[in-house]
Amino acid sequence: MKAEILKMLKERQGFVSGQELSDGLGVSRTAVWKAVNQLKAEGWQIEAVRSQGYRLLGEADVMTSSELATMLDTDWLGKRLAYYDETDSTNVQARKLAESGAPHGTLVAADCQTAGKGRRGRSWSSPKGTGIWMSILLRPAFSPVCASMLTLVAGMAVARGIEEACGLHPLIKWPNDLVIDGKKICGILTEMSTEDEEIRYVVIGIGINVNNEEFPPEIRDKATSLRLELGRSVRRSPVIAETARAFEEYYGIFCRSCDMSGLRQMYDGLLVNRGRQVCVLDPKGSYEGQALGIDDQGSLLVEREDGRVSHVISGEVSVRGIYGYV
Ligand code: BT5
Repeated sequence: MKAEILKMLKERQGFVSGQELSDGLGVSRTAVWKAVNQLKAEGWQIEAVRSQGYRLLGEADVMTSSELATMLDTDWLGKRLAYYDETDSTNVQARKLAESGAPHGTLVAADCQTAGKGRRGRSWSSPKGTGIWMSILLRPAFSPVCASMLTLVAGMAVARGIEEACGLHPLIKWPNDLVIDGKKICGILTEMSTEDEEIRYVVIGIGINVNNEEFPPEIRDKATSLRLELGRSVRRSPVIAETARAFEEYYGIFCRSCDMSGLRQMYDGLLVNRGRQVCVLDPKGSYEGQALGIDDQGSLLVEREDGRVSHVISGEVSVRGIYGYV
């Protein structure tokens, strides 16, 4: 009911009477009053005037499940929503929910993570009230070998989500980082559970720095946030909503062929290293070359000096630009 009240207040510029809310929702005026108080406790500024009703005063960046539910405009993603003020890691929670039967499209989000995870045991800084720390649970029918490409699909969705929500143009540092001005704005961690060579579920964890004003010393030089780039704060839920919408669209295209063929051109247009020299840190020996783009399987194509083109498989090697972080 809170979500519906919020929606009605947002749609109206001025006051909505208590009677109108209670008629519209088919509940008592006392129930409306209680729900409004809960919204206020969550941080919403709602003015209550005896003869006129309720009015929404400001659009604070409060992220709550009702706020998220009103913003999401999707067909299946986020229809089941799990929101935490604080949790260890949304990927861990998404896996737990998956194990207890949560459906395809479940969206898990948190205001703060106490044990945010990066790849290969690294950690992800996720302080309270600053960023988007969320995970998407999928139960795809395709083979496990296709799952790593979902990181690329999610990267494209975040790039579009950020662009639609605030006008910035992040680029993708293959395979799982988004960067603005050579600094990391988003990281993606895709995890999977399989059984008998079939996918049980996939969890795509997405961390986006939104209103961070500073970072821990070890990442200060290579991390940025939407706020630092724009010089103003950005509301998180529209970024989530736009990203979710884009993800549904790109995931639909991906599922038609179970590869990147339908998205490849768009992906290459977002690739920050494209046409630039990169150093491939292969455990069998590092080498340099020019990044050309991706192939249909999502591997990075790197042309070596002798003209040979390597297909770098995500997860196997890291690719560092040889100039600075990107
Ligand atoms: C990643 O790993 O970039 C994947 C990050 C995924 C985070 C999301 S948040 C929601 C979900 N729940 C989780 O627990 N995780 C996911 P990797 O490529 O390994 O990068 C990790 C490295 O990025 C760290 O070792 C730091 O150097 C740096 N780093 C840590 N926190 C950062 C931040 N907030 N912004 C930019 N860089 C950061």
